[in-house]
Order: sequence, then structure tokens, then C-alpha cells
Amino acid sequence: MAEEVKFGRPKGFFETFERRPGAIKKIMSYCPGCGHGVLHKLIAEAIADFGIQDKTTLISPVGCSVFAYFYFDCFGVQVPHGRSPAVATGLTRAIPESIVIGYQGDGDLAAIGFNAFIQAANRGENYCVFFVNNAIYGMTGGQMAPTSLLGQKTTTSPYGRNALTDGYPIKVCEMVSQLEAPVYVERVALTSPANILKARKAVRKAIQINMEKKGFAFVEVLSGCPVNLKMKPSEMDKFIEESMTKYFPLGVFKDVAAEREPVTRAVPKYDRETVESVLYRAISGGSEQHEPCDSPIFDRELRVKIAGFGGQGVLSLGKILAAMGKNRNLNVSWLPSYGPEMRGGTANCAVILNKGAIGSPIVDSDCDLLVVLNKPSLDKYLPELAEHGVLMYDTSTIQDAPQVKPGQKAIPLSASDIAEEFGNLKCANAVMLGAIGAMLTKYYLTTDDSARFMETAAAAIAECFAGKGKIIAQNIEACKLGFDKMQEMLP
Ligand SMILES: Cc1ncc(C[n+]2csc(CCOP(=O)(O)OP(=O)(O)O)c2C)c(N)n1
Ligand code: SF4
Ligand SMILES: [Mg+2]
Repeated sequence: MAEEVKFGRPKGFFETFERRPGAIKKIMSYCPGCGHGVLHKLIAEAIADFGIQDKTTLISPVGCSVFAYFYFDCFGVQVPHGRSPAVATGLTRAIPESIVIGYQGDGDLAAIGFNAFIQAANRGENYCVFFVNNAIYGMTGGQMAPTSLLGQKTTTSPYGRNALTDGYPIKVCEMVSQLEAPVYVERVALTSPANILKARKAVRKAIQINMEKKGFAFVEVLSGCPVNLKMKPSEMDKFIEESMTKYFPLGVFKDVAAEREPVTRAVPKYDRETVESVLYRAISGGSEQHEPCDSPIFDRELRVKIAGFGGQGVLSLGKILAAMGKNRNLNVSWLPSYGPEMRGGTANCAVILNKGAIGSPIVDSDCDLLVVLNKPSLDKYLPELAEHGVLMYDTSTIQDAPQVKPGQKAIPLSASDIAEEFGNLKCANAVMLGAIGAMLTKYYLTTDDSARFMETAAAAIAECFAGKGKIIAQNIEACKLGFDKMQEMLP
């Protein structure tokens, strides 16, 4: 398909949209007749004309305009659904001289993010918001939005919106204009050329208020989504002008820009040392209750994955390891992953222990210790084992010796059989915990940490099974059993 740009391009847009994946780099992703592209153009023009590209951040929402940052040649942040006001608040408070533009749909602003939005408006945060009211959830295929009209058929209101069951369409401009703090509130529409010119003026006014740092400016834009409203673009304009504007009248709801002085707030002080001393207090100083762990293997992230069937105690084993690390003043993360069925389905968890900060809790590569309790998990996760990683596997459920690479260790233990003989198959995970302890003690822990392993494990077991005295006692005993077995086995 040949791409052709017919009417020129404001300088606030990139010349070509290189961030857009695929072959199409000159035109936007919006459907014909969609209002997003028109509003983008008005904003891009204003940013360029005001010469503020190098200090403007446009916050893209979740919704059809999620990829606004493909197009605008300024700073951009793409935020989770409804979270634009939180990010805008952070940006304008941390860098008061920046121009911050929030761009939100009706689902994003008036549903999932409504509280965040109304609070930011009420605080009079120094940014401007363009609110695209197309009376529908566009991106997800036409569900009812808070602004869908009474009687409007959507995929989630097939008989039409009903005030008794669905409430009334929310009039955002009317609500915001009742608040004390906002400076400017206007509703415009992107239908006729005359209306688009009014929208252009409103866009510029809101950005101007932001440039003057006078506080919160808000423009609601009645916009078309012909695809989901199943209309031709011309019918869409008629719907907006004849039906939407009846309920959502156009016009200025509040304008106190001329009376308002610039708002200045103290810039929060970001001091890395203070932040770290609060977040990582235990690491820098050590808590009074616990001796910090000394072994050098925790000088970097020790990455552990435990996997098996649901019901084998995979998640609890991870929790106990994490609690042990926490109680020895390490930073820890525990990230479970399991299917909807808790028993019988597969389950795994990732545990990371580190004296320093933990980047991401995900372990999908460079796994230092992989503990597997069934064959499917072995096949799936062995490729994630690090070059010098250790694999511990349950030979009661995995008969064939796994093929590990040179440099990796594979340590077998019939954990389930040992637990069964002990009298409780459910303790196989505790047997494995003891075996992990013996392995760490033998190869990786300092003498002092080795001596503390069993006491640390017992405390963590008690913490994880709090209030279940019998289970705690059994698990501690099974853990000791696993420790002793592995000690005998290791060369
Ligand atoms: C936390 C979260 N919940 C739900 C969704 C699904 N979701 C994606 S876009 C969307 C609605 C978007 O509608 P709107 O804000 O009106 O934007 P439009 O597409 O109409 O421009 C929803 C519910 C999501 N991505 N994230
Ligand atoms: S689905 Fe609707 S809102 Fe989304 S791009 Fe298409 S017309 Fe625009
Ligand atoms: Mg919408």
C-alpha cells in the first residue's frame, strides 16, 4: 500500500513514525473518521507553534490512543489504564518547568481512573488534560463507557443503556467545574470545521495555562468512533451534534485563568542515600533481631526457581526460602505462577535473594538453583539454568538422569519417597528444603551461615505455617531428614 500524507504535517509530529512497528511509517493507526487523529493534530500544532517540544511530556493512556508516543515529537510516557493523573502529578511536581499533557479516553478517565483524575483536578495539579469522550470503549471493541448515552446500544448494553441498571452518563466537565482548584474547563466537539476551530482554540488555551503554571486545565472533546458505533463518519458527526451535545452541551464551564496567579510548589527532594537508607535499612545497618547473612553468594542476586505440580508444596517451599532470606536481612522476592487449578496443574515460583537491591522478581534465565519436582517442569525449565547453576530434582517422580551441561551440577534426591516413608508425602518440599541446606552448606555458605541454616529454616517454617503447630513440627523434622540424607550423599 502506498502511503500518502495529503495535508501536511504539524512539526509537533515526527516526520516519519519510526516507533510504529511494521511497514507503515507515515500515517497513524486510527480508523477513518476517528477523532483521535484530529485531536492529535491540534495538540501537535500547538506544541510546535509554542516552541515547547523540548520541555513537553505527553502521557499516552491505555485505549486506542495508547501509541500516541509513536507520533508526537516530544517526551512521552505510556502509563497503565487510568493512571495518567498519578504520573502527571509526579512529573509536574518533580520538574515544575515541564509542560505536561494528559491524554485520556472516557473508559480510562471516567471509569478505571476516575478517582485518580478527580483528585488530581481537585489538587489543581499543574498540567492539562485532553479527555476524548467517544461514548464507548473503542480499543476493546465497543463496551459501554461511563459516557455512553441512555439507550445507546453497546456490546455490554445490547438493549441500550438503562439508567436503572447502568446509571446515567457521567458529565465530567460539569463535575470538574464545581471544584475549586481547576482553572479552565471547556467541552468541544470535532465535527464541523467551525467546531474544530473552537477545539483548536481550547487546546491552545489549556496548554497556555500549563505554560504559565496556573494550575489544572481540562478540555473534553466529543469525538467519533464510527467503527464501534457502527456508523459512517458523516452519521457519526450527526450523532455527536444531535444526540451527544444534547446531553453533553458544548461550551466553557469555567475560566478563571485571568484571575489566577502561577502555582508554585516545593520540589520534593530526591536524595538517593536517604531513599536507600529507608528502603534497604536492614542491609546497610542490619536489624537488631537478626544477624545479617555473610556468605558471598548473596553479594549478587541468587536466582532460584522451584517447579512441580500444584499441591506438591512448590509455592510454600519458595515462601520458606524467601522468609529465611528475609530473616537474615537479605532482600528477597517471591513470585508465584500457577494455573487456575491449584491441585494437579503445574505451579512454579521464583525466589531471589540478594544483599543489594533486586531488579525484577522474574526468573526466566540465569537460574542459579533450579528445584524440580516433576518431569514436565524439568523439561521446561532446564534451559533456564545458569552456566554454573545447580539442578536439584526429585528422583521419585523423575526417573531419567537429566542431561546438564559441563559446569552445571545435577543433584538427585528421592524427596517424595523419603517423605512417604517419613509418614507424610506432603512434606516432600520440606525434605527438599533440608537437601538444599546441605548442598549450600557443603559448597556455598560460610561456616557461620552453615551453622545457622537449620535454626533459620525452623523459624521460617514456623512463620509460614503460623498457628499450625503439628504441621510446623513435622516440616522441621522432614527438613532435618532431607539435610542429613543429602549430607550423606554429597561427595
Ligand atoms: C487495568 C486494565 N483494565 C482493563 C484493560 C482493558 N482495556 C483496554 S483499553 C480499555 C478501554 C479504553 O476505552 P477508552 O478509555 O474510552 O479509550 P478509547 O479506546 O475509546 O479511545 C480497556 C477497558 C486494561 N488494558 N488494563
Ligand atoms: S476503534 Fe474507534 S476510537 Fe479506536 S481508532 Fe477506531 S474509530 Fe478511533
Ligand atoms: Mg472511549
